[in-house]
Amino acid sequence: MKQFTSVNDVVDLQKLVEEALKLKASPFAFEELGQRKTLGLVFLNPSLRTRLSTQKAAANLGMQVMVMNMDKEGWALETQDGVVMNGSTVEHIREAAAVMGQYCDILGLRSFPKLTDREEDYSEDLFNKFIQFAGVPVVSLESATRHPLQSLADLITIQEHKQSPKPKVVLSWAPHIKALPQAVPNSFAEWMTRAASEGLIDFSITHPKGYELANSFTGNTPLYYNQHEALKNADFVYVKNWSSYEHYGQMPEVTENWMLTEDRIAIHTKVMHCLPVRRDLELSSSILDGPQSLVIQEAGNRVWAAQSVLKQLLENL
Ligand code: AN0
Ligand code: CP
Repeated sequence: MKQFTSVNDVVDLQKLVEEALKLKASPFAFEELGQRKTLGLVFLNPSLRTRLSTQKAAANLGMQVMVMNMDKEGWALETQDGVVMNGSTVEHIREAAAVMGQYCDILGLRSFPKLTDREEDYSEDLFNKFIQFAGVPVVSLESATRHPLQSLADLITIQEHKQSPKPKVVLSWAPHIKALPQAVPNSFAEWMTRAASEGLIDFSITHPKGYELANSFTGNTPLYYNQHEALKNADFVYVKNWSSYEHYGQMPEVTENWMLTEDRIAIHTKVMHCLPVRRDLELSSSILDGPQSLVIQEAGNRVWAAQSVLKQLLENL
């Protein structure tokens, strides 16, 4: 593995999941591998899980970690080329990324979409420039359109908790008061489509009209506008809000209540969410506090997702 920005960087999906579960059983088995190597984690947006789980994963591999909260502590970053920097931006991403590449053997970047210009967000221009100028392997800590470390942790969690050889997994849209990125559901769809193509799961999506994700992420995944129908016999339901792709960054009106409550799922259905979650808006607190929720185990698995990816990158340095 030379970089990690999407499922396409993964050669053998099942092997990566197995590797993550082996690391979970034996966290320090490779504590020599990252000795004298430095990981830089660059955040342009807030984070709890991604920051701490990746830091812990790197520490388990013996790496040094530096965290840069660019949005709060760094110079205001210019990302456009060909502009005279006589405004509020102080440093260009060309220099900033190249300099961080001098200090680090691997870099991670988190950069949310602006949700105003779809073409700009979906071109991943900022992310690609960072990769281009950093000159070292880059791990996505969530880009404008994807969150692969989250999706890997999700797949690990499904593999761990499945009760049948080919569980039914459903991505279910949830309400929110803010327009959120499509990165988490895009990535989840992309990873689950790959897992489905390898016969590991059955995958379907349910959301209200107007919230269709880009076809490049969903492929031929069955889509239901009726949540009740979609959730029948589900083994795992993955709850997440996202804003519209078609009416980009908008929140088309939804008249029905899409919040997942206990009465909407079977007793054996397990519930997942990437977190942070707004209680009783996206997901009922009775589910979150009950035995069907996997959200804490799922967040815990972020460590093993990050560690399996960092291990593969270190082996390729
Ligand atoms: C972000 C999102 O939906 O992409 C990060 C999730 C990991 N969530 C919020 O902004 C609440
Ligand atoms: N799920 C997730 O990525 O959480 P953070 O935004 O807190 O990192």
